[in-house]
Amino acid sequence: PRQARSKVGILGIPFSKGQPKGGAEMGPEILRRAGLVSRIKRFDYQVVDHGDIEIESIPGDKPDGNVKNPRSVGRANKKISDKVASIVKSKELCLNLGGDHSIAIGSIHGHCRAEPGLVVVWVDAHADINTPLSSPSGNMHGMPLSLLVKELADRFSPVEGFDWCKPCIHVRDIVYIGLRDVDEGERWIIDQFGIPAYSMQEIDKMGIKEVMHHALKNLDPNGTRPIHLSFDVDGLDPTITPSTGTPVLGGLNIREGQYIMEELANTGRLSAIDIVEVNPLLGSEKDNMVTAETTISVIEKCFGSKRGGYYPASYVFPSL
Ligand code: Z70
Ligand code: MN
Ligand code: MN
Ligand code: MN
Repeated sequence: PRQARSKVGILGIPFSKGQPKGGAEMGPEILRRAGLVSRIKRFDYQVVDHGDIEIESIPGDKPDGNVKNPRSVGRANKKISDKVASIVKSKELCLNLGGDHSIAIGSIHGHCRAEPGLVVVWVDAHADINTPLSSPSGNMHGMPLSLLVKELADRFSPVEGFDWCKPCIHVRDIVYIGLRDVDEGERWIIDQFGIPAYSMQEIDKMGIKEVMHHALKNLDPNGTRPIHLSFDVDGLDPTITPSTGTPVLGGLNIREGQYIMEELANTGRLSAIDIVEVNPLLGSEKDNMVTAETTISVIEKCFGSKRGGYYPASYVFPSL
């Protein structure tokens, strides 16, 4: 089996043009300020902080049909793809701090360039697989997966700003966990292509342990492929991640969130992670603290933080 990565590369992506609300670009800052980097350094990883990616603004970015800010989202994601590809190629576990969920276009695209056989675990209240034609909003954070999957390429015209972006995964390389707000077109795609989708109802019915077992088996029966985790904090219940753009009642609780991450860490196959949709402008000071603390307590489980306790490989027990 493949060896778990021993280095983490942290990349801030202060981008929010994939949706209309300002503030998601402050996600990296709020997570860093809450101590994310030092929390990860406690584990057996060498941590490399790549800082924040610089986002260029594109004035007069007119909609392309239904799609809002296409050139801004396209340009930012080209840069993200290049950066993520280089981080993954240097054998770091790439931790991307968004930003809204449109950044997953570049992060998965870049990850694919380094690891063409990857699978995607999408933890979210939303399915984010609307095409430019099926999207009810025109917001690109609801579309990232449709631009990445080969099977949907003939369902819409190329989007302005995305000539660099060729689909790199199949629909069956995706599994969903935590869904509870899915548009008609998205449900059609899930049914049409048989995407394994564990909504909150399946989690209630099966329990998170069965869900994770089946999700991972379904995605990769042999358990050999690299994993891209795309984690939208609105997958968690809004009582524990209130500072986010589209809170939806009835989400994952903290222990389900932690369990998902522990099981992914146990595979030893995580090679990139997105943490997206933290928006400190949509919550009070208290909300932001709760959101950051919840998010970090979940993220650190990806790096071997164990609820049952832990000591690093270098630990020496104090003796006489
Ligand atoms: C809707 C759309 C979405 C996040 C909202 C919503 C998508 N399906 N994603 N909030 N994080 O506009 O396509
Ligand atoms: Mn999302
Ligand atoms: Mn969401
Ligand atoms: Mn079973």
